[in-house]
Amino acid sequence: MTEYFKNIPKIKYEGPNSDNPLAFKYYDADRVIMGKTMKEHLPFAMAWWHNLCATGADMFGVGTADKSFGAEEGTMEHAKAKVDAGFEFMEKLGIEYFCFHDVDLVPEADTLAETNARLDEITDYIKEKMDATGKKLLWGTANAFTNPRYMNGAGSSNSADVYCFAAAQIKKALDLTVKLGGKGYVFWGGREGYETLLNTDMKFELDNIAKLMKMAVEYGRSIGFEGDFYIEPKPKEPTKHQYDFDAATSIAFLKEHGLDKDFKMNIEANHATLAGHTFQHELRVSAMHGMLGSIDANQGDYLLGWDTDQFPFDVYEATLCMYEVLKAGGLKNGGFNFDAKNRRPSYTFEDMFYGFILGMDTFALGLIKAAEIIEDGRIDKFVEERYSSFNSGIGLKIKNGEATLEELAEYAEKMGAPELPGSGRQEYLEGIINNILFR
Ligand code: XLS
Ligand code: CA
Ligand code: CA
Repeated sequence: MTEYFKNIPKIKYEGPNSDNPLAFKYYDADRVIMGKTMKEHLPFAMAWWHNLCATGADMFGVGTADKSFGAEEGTMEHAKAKVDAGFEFMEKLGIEYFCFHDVDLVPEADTLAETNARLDEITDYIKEKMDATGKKLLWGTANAFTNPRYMNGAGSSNSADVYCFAAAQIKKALDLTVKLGGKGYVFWGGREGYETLLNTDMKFELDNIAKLMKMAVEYGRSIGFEGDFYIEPKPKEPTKHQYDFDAATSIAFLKEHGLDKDFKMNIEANHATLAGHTFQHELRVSAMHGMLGSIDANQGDYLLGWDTDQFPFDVYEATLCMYEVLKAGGLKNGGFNFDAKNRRPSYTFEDMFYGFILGMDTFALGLIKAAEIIEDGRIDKFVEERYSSFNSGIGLKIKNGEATLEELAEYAEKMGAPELPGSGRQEYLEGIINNILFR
């Protein structure tokens, strides 16, 4: 078997004082934190598209990274070489999961039948590798945004024929997800949005997307898919407005269409910030609805308004993410998918490993620090006390939904002016975070 990443050893934990660039400084798979190992807390996944397919091409230049893996691009040999390289990569990093779009796996053919035959062949090959190595599928999805047929969307397309084509792709991607034992199935609404309302029947498009999702749920359950369906919210890019703008919008949509029992959120950090939210906000919104499903672990650039999909480096963000995840009791079927790509000038194989080492260490640090914040208790105690006026008397009646507006008005009249509600103590709380992060 060809070894693709020849100069890269198996990446081991060496601790924070190591200066070996090919070692983990914080990710120590077997270290136990709050009763579970790091590996259990952090089911990391490799995104097939970025890691094995993307070469760094952008609007202004061609790719800089060679992802041919010794085979001619656009052939089944290349598809298989990517599988071999991907499994070697996961093995060397100790990553257990991967995620894919249908067309990341094989080149799309002229007919659906031929594309599907190629997908059958490659997933037979992937399955063999999975059985031999114990690697698992976190989630699968269909790419219904790259091909020109999807210029007006897939579920939101004005063309019924395009809608059917998307349905066929989704059906096949669900078959493959089940075949490979995937724990999730993602709908990222690639081009489900609009460029101008002048040509758009928004209500019609949204209803059609819901219908497609309902059909997907019915079909998925009928073939034995027991995992979670996910919506991955994103506010813009590629369309000017994407219907799954953020978690709150997506959850309202799911509830409106009776899809909320089968779907959860797949929250991507970069998409959160594009929506004008923090990553933590999107996680909190999802968690408070019991819909925090999975995470696309990356980060954007705060100075840029687009989706840069960088490897996560921001330990503050990762800490607050892990705080939300721990508070929510962990991710049930989900994981931490590095939907991240190296910067264009970081074009070597070593850079691929540095990216994942950075991301895994960032989240490991985030986990360690989030657990310390929870065990420290000062933040949680402050929040609890902040709402303590609702623990007794009139506050408790409000909390229990037993108060009337007249009763509250009468109470207020007797009370006179209320006292100020108490300091928010933001700076004190931020100081605690710094203290825990850097002590
Ligand atoms: C694009 C999305 C996409 C989804 C899967 O911005 O992040 O890659 O994760 O379709
Ligand atoms: Ca993503
Ligand atoms: Ca993204």
